[in-house]
Amino acid sequence: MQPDPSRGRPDHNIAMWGAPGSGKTTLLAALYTALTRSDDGWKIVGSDPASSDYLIERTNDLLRGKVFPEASMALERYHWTLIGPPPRRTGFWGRKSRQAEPPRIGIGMIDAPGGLFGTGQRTAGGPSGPDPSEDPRRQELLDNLEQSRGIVFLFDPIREFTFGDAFDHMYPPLNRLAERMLATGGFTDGKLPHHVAVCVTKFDDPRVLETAEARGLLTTDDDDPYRLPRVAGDDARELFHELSQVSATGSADMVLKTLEQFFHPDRIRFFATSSIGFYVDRRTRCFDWDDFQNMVPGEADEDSRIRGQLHPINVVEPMLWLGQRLAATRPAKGVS
Ligand SMILES: Nc1nc2c(ncn2[C@@H]2O[C@H](COP(=O)(O)OP(=O)(O)O)[C@@H](O)[C@H]2O)c(=O)[nH]1
Ligand SMILES: [Mg+2]
Repeated sequence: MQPDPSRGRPDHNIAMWGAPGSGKTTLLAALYTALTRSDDGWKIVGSDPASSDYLIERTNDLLRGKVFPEASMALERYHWTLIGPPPRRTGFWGRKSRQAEPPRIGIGMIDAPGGLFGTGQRTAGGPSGPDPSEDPRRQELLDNLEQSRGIVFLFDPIREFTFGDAFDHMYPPLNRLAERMLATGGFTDGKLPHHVAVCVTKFDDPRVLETAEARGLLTTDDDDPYRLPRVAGDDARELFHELSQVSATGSADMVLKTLEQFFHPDRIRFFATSSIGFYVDRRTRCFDWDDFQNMVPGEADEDSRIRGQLHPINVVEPMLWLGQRLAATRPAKGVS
């Protein structure tokens, strides 16, 4: 991606990472709605026609069609710019400062089919079949992780109850990434240089919400007219920890430990995220503990539908946090 000459600072690559079905594509699809609903003046604009089309189509599917995105088979690349509100900075005598431009965060994002994060072991074809770790898409995904300095890492607690394979989708690419960065000198102080926004997804699911409630982790935002429950700041790490205790295979606690082993703990932040949010009755306009499910499950994941309006929770925040942290650090070697 080209640096933005008008701002004199480079754009940032943010990579999405998560098991299949963990909610990566839905999170991207909810970004526009999340920004528009959040009222803090940020907007998202496509940086090329394909990226704009994608935003428009996915937003429309979620808002009008009430359907989740189809599982992606291809490696999709998007370039967007997040444009912030004009700064209120004023010059001497209260005159508007001429340099006051809205902040911009360029995002280059790859949305990959989840299977690519897996172990890459040979299955079809036996030992003589093609080696999946040589899959060019897998290589491109690793290139992307290597060049990104921001990662949105999705942990899906529902999938973890059922399959318990989050660790299997994390450890192989992390190891390959570490191997590459060790070879290129990117492993300078014993940790990888990335900032990582860890999103515990599907926070709207009753099992997740009730876990947060039972641990006393819920709060509400005074500015939120619907009074939707949220998990604030550092409590999201505890929610992750709590949910990882009920993993089907017991390996989820390894995810947390591995993250903190490979990345600087002060560059990791946790978010309790829901792309669709909770159902809110249009008349009462208030969260109701007796009727909050916004997801209407189908036979298969992809047949599920969205019941009411979208109220994304912690969809924008991980992106803005990454963007702001990355803007404050010098561009890393090798980032194009
Ligand atoms: N309850 C709930 N389910 C979600 C949410 N986002 C996604 N899902 C479900 O998870 C499935 C997979 O999501 P998707 O975004 O395609 O995952 P990806 O494979 O990581 O891109 C969807 O079809 C939905 O059934 C969410 O915010 N809440
Ligand atoms: Mg997807």
